[in-house]
Amino acid sequence: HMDTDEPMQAYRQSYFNLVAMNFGPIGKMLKGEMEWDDAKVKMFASELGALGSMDVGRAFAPGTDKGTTRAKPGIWENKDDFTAKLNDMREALASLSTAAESGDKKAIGAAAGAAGKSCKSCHDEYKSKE
Ligand code: ASC
Repeated sequence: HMDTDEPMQAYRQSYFNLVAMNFGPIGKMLKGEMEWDDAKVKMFASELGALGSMDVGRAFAPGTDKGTTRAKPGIWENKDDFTAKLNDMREALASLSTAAESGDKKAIGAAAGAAGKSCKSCHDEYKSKE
């Protein structure tokens, strides 16, 4: 939707969709809900590492709290805390990417757990349920 009048909202939703689409299958493989595939884990984790390198905080620019968004006002009221939580996620994605390169399933599980926690702690506080 490049013709949207809500470019930052669409931008960050696209970003988090990419995070979820790459993280979801790793979680399912770790839980045994999907067949383990080393090559796929490496590919998804490598993409998560790339996503973690992006400064997604810029997509929460002032004035983008309106419109098609589940982002709560607290994001703009507690910008430092929100940015710290975003950066926790970015670091967790970098660690997951490193763990996947090692091929060590235990390390991948631990890193994925930490990454999932970083998603959840931000959602609990800053993402509306509907
Ligand atoms: C996911 C996803 C999230 C996180 C979160 C982890 O796969 O879409 O938002 O993991 O559920 O607790």
